[in-house]
Amino acid sequence: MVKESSYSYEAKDIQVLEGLEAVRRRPGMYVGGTDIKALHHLIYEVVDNSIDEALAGACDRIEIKIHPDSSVTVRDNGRGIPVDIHPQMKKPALEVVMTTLHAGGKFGSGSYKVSGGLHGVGVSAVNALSEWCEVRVYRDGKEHFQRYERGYPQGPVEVIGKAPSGVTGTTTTYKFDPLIFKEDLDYRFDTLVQRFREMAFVTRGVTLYFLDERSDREMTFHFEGGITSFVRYLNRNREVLHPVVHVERETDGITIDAAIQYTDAYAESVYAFANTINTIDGGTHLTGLRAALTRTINDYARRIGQLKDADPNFTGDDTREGLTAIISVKHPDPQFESQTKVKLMNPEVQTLAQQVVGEAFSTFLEENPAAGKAIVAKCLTSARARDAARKARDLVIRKSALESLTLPGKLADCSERDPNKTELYIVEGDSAGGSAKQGRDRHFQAILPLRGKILNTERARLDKILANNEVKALISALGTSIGESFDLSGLRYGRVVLMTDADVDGSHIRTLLLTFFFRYMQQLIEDGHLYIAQPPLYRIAYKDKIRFAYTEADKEKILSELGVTAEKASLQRYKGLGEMNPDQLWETTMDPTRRTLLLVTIEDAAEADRTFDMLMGSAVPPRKRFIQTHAREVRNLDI
Ligand code: 0RA
Repeated sequence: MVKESSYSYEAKDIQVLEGLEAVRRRPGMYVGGTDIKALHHLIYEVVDNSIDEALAGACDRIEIKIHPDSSVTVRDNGRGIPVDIHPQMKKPALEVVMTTLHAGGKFGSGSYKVSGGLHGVGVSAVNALSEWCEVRVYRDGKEHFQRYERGYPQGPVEVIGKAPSGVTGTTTTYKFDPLIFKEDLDYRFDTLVQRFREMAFVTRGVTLYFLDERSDREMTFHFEGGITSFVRYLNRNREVLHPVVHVERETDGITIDAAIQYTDAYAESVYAFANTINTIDGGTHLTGLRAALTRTINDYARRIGQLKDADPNFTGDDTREGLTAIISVKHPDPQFESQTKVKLMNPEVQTLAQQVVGEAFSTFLEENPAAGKAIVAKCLTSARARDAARKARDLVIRKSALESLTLPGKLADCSERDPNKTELYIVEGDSAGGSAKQGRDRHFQAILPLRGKILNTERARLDKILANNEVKALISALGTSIGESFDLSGLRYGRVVLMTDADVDGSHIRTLLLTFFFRYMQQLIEDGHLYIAQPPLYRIAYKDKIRFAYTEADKEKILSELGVTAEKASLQRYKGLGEMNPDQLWETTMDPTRRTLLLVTIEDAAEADRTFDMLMGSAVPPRKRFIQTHAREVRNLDI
């Protein structure tokens, strides 16, 4: 029973709290670690619960606020977490939810589907990892309140006032525990915005309001059109071949929601969601969608005589080019491959997705012959281009196999042969390449200069880029081959470091290289071999001291440490790597004891891949706008 004045723990409570201690001891098991990703996971976990309430049709507004002290408030206008006494636990359901691992909403009335199945851990894990957490529930005309510190209730669930007339909902405020999340971590506005936008798209009709009080930025997301709006948004800079095809159908409690639109672009932009989670590794829903499109287009192309009996079928790759699509599944019992790798495994979803999408798309083709013809023509072009590219690529691969003993002439190799010890710096431009060659430790550091201009072919298919001599040099220097014949055991350098200028061209080239690695050498990224060098922005000289600043904040800090103003110190802003002499480049960017390297994650590369379309795509105005708006903050453009 809840006591009025004192608050004591009984045996069952102790057990519960031991569960939360386990979360604190091993955060990796519950939120995937203690890094920024895990920190963002906390917000998602709380917002997911409100999204569930929206999916249940009981809530249409969710507000998320990051306060100046980095505490976070998530408020929804749902029914409010129940506060009645849980029959087994003998305490309010609210307290059970907040303090019991995996206690979803499967209590009280109703068959509430809970996001415990989505991100998997429940809000109690967030509570455990918070320095403090306060929940307010507006229900039955009352405001209920409970506070926790590091998961421990600081008092009973109490009624502290009246709920304003007609108001129901749940408000959670928590401050992540700096004892767990160390190293000056803080939420990233852009990352969160991206996620909230996705959540709003796949939860049609809900309004997500996001305010970041640290920087006074706010965003509101509300998409009446759901994922159809999402596809229109993704294609906003592309030439589309037809209106968005949309289908939504529920079968046995599983809802398949899909939106499809072909464009004249080369790339595929397909996103798959399961219970609003972006399943970046795809899964059965995505496989079902792709299979449906390939089969439907093949059938249709044969029926209208565009594919003759002797012609082979379009492959999945052929029907994927220029495809923008979203598939969003709502499933009462989603099975994921693992906690972190987001991949949907339910086999029945593949059959269902293929059936639902197949029927809808085939009807669309029948009823819209002009669109149908345009799509088939697009696939024919892709098939031919792919054939030509395959031949070119085979040649590259065969040649690079032949040339594996003759490394590219521009490569300044190192003497060490053990790939666990070696590093390859891919450097933009000949002058920076020269400095890097002189500045490096030639025992274990190899340098490959790439000329940016050549790589910088706009509108280039990545296939074409493969035939480029600079890229061929890169492929043979790495020794792994590419695409399907990629073989990590051939890798000649354990660390591959991209070192480009901190300007627009530099970030452009970095995006291109990341896209290249993402599409053709994904395993290299997955296994943690790809890095981005962090050259300094400023050289600060004052009296006999020389210091380097890597960010604007760094600069201010150093100036104040030196006790000098920017005017008095001699301040040099590096526009390019070429401006640094070899010693400086070594000291600031290449010396393993002093440098910072950013490890590229697969999400970074996927993001670059998306940016790549925008940078390289055929629509010119948006590209200009993108570069202009980012030109002043190029250091953030990279990934
Ligand atoms: C269980 C049952 C009911 C609502 C909720 C949980 C609920 C949970 C959260 C978490 C964040 N916001 C939430 N809003 C609601 C339904 C209870 C009823 O039938 O009234």
